[in-house]
Parts: sequence; structure tokens; C-alpha cells
Amino acid sequence: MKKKVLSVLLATTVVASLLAGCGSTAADTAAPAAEAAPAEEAAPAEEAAPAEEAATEEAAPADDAAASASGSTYALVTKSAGNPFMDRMATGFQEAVEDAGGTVVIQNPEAATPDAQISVIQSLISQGVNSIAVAGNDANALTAVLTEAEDAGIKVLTLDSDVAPDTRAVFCNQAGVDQIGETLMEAVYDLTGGEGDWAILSATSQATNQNAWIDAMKKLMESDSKYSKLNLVEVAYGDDEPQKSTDQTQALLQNYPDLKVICAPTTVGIAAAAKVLQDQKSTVKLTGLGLPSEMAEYIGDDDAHSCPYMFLWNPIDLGRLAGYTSVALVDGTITGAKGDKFTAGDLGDYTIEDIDGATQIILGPPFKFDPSNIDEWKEVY
Ligand code: RAM
Repeated sequence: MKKKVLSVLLATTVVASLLAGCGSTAADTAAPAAEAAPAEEAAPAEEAAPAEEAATEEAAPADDAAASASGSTYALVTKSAGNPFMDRMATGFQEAVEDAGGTVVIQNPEAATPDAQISVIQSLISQGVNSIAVAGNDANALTAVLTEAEDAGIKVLTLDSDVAPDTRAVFCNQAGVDQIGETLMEAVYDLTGGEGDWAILSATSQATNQNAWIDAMKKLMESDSKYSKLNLVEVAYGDDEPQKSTDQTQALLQNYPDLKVICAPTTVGIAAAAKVLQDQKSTVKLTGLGLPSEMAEYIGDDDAHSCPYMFLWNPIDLGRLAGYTSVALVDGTITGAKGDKFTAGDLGDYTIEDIDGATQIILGPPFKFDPSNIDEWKEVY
């Protein structure tokens, strides 16, 4: 218990110091994405049952929210088991749904494949859950099973990684796709010095989110002459498995002797690549999307560190947003249509947008992690 109280106090201290430091560090971290993080980002402490602690420290849920969710069951299907980003997302989802009085079912498929998701979704349909939130392992392969769920009266939404828009009500997106693409492209430009070979180490080849971010990067390279001296040599796939991501990083180093930068838009990939590069004392630099808690030992400006800086958003808050969205869909506050408005607990008010034909709710901008702030954030997620 004492440990739990301490973790809340620690988290509170982190919030206070981050908020206090926002103004003074903003200029140093002024990548396109760097903005003050919302206060909620620091709330959940990392290891020690953050959801319950946060709930007891804060105001009790509104009675009407509790009433609306009680008696209903809200499912979350992650990309795969063993991915710490997904675990944090699930923590946030559970916290939001339980705050509203609902029952949670979390399913972690064995592998990051659509087939593994199809079988768990089928079992959720049989159980008669009220909603299914899924981080899609493929844009189109889940169409039949999600249509079956909707036909059975189950509300379907996506988070983290979308599916075909007409097979779900709405997508809880961590940040704008173009914004992530621009942020990563700018980082590659900076770390290469504006020219030379670079590679991408992605998750699976079907992952909708990574593919959208990679497409956004490629479009920028084609449309902006600023990037004309950059040479993307390969997009490698580590399948969000640590060993495969390690092997793929080693292959990139062997195959491209002039490689300057690897960009890994996946928390599993970037952690594996960081270790390979740092262990080998490689001069290749790394950036991408990583969990501060996994990347702290690799972040630094000197030759001894493989990653000068990277980006992410709060995966716990992404899960919470999807939890509140699930409750709002089931109680009928929203249908998932453009312009629908609702309150996602203490995350605040959201309005559903339509971006390129896909209805979505955007959590917020990506946040930059570098030597100036990594020690604070590694305690948070
Ligand atoms: C991995 C997953 C997830 C992605 C993060 C950045 O954990 O691929 O889908 O959002 O990285």
C-alpha cells in the first residue's frame, strides 16, 4: 500500500515538475510535434496498479456515467500479447470503463496477425459483449468478422490501428497521420544532416497505422525537394517481435554500409534496434516512436547512445479514450458520425472528425523525448 501511495506521489511530482518545466524547455524541444503534454499524461504511475490509484485519488465518477455503463461489457482486442505499449493501452481502457461502472474483457492475440484477432473476436461475439475496440492488424482482413459483430448489435470501434472505415463506428487515433509523418521525416532529415541512406524498421507489413505513417513520410519525400538527397534504402519488418526486430536491424547494418539513420515507428522495433546499435557501438543513429521506460538507457546526444531523441504519445490515455468512446457508443451518446460530441472523462471533450473519409477522434500531438526529459518520463510510461 505504501508503495502504491508513493507511486501516486511520485507521479504527482512528475506532473508538477513537467508542468513547471514546460515553458523553459519548449524551445529546446521545438520539433514540429513538441508541445506541452496534457497533465493527465503523467498521472498513471508505471508499474503499481496505476488505474486503481488514479481512480481513488480523483473525483468519483458521475452517477449518470456509472449508471450508463453498469451491466454492459466492453471488450478490447490488442494487436498482440507481450507488447508493453499494448499493455499500457489496456490499463487505460480498463480504468475508463471501470470508472464508468462497466465490465471489461481484454484479449491479447498470440501474434500480431489478423487471423489471431479473428478467432478472439468470434469468441467475443459468442459471449455477447456490448462493444469491441480493436487495434487492427490489417485494414481489410477483419471486415467479415467485424460486420458479423455489428450485425449482432455489438458496437465496434478501433484504436491505435484502424480497419476499413465502414466496418467500425469510429477510430481513436493517437495523433494525426500527417503530423506523425512530418515529425518523423523531420527527425530523419536532422539526424542524417539532410542527405544519405536511411531505413525504416516497421512492425508487420499489414499494420494499418505503421503503413499510414510510412506512406505519409514517402509522400513528403516525393513532394518536398528539401528531402531530395535522402535515400530510403529499405522498409524492414520486425513484426513487433523483439527477436525478429533485432535480426532485421542486424541485416540492415550488414546490407547498407553507408546507412546513417534507422527510423522505427514502433515501440517494439525501436527498443530492439536501440540495443543492437548501442551494443555494436554503431555510428548509425536511431529515431522513431518509443516508450520512454524502455528507451531511457539509449537516449543521449553522445556517441555512447544510439538514439538522440524519439517521439510518442501516452498509450494509457489512448486506452482511456477508447474506453470512454466505447461507453458513449453503447449508451447512445454518439453513433460515431462526424460532429458527434462527448466527454471522455477527465481527458475532456472530443468531437468526431472526418479525415479523408475516416471518422476519428484524435488524442493529441506526438511528444518529443530527449536527454532533457527522458528521466522524468521513463517513470510514467
Ligand atoms: C507498437 C505497436 C503500436 C504502435 C506503437 C507506436 O507498440 O505497433 O501499434 O502504435 O508501436
